[in-house]
Amino acid sequence: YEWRFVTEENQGQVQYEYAEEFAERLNEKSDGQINIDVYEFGGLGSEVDQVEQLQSGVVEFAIVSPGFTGTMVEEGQLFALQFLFPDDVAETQEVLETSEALNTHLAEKYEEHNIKPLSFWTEGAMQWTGSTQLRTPDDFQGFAMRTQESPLIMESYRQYGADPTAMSWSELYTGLQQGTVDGQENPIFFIEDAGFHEVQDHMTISNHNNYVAMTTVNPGFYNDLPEDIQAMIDETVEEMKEVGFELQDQMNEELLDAIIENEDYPTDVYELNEDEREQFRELAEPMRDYFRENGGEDAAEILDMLEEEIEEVTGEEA
Ligand code: 6CS
Repeated sequence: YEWRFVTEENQGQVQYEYAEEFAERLNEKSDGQINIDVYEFGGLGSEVDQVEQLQSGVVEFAIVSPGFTGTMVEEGQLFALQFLFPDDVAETQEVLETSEALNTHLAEKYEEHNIKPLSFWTEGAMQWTGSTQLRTPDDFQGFAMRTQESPLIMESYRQYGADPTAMSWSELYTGLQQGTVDGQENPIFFIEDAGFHEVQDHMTISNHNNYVAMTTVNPGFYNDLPEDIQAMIDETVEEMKEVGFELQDQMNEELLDAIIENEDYPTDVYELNEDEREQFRELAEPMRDYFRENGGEDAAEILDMLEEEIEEVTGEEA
């Protein structure tokens, strides 16, 4: 077997390292029968182009961020809801692994569009960077925020008073440098590795959301595989849950230090206190009903179910 696996990230970044490890494990399990070529971001187009390649079967596997499929699988926009998933990244990972709302119900929504999610996993808590400081909703007034292209992500930033622009990350460094946009959100490892801190003066530890990625496969391709090969893939996906978690955990921690200690590009790093987070939480909360009404026909059902599942993991109201 010769397959292709496309990621939205580059060598050294979480998605790419995940895919390489995934490929290696399958190669070993199959005694060399399965050979997977892993592609860095950009070679096959934008994030949105890559989703189309998966759907058409040009690539067999892809890591997809739901933020790039929001106009197609509207229910997948629930990952844009800030302050919904547990603040604790390990608890978020537990929800992602065990949730029926996601792994059964939402997965079906993706399958209707020829995308089969095998796993939902986190790349870590998201933080804000800005050319100006971001501590209160006031700081977002008129702020040109770069986001992925889901309408719900953009609407969430409009609630804060910002002026969001959707953009591929391939254009983001230049966009920030030239001031086309004032800021962006991402996990720490990605901010450092993509060098956004070089062209931003401020980083806010906001933990306003967790970055979620999906390991996906073309369903027609997968369904036609012999059962023993499918079983090998499934087993590898299971193993990768822990590997992916460790990858992001280590990189997010190490690269926070790298940003703080970088003397060539000093960054003002500020952690929001609970009162400050509360102000954002209050503005983010109504987005849940907005999602229930505008997030596709199953949005309300999926979110209700997910909120209960989150409560079971955290023991607190979601
Ligand atoms: O900001 C983005 O769009 C990119 N961020 C991450 C963490 N992965 C890929 C994605 O395209």
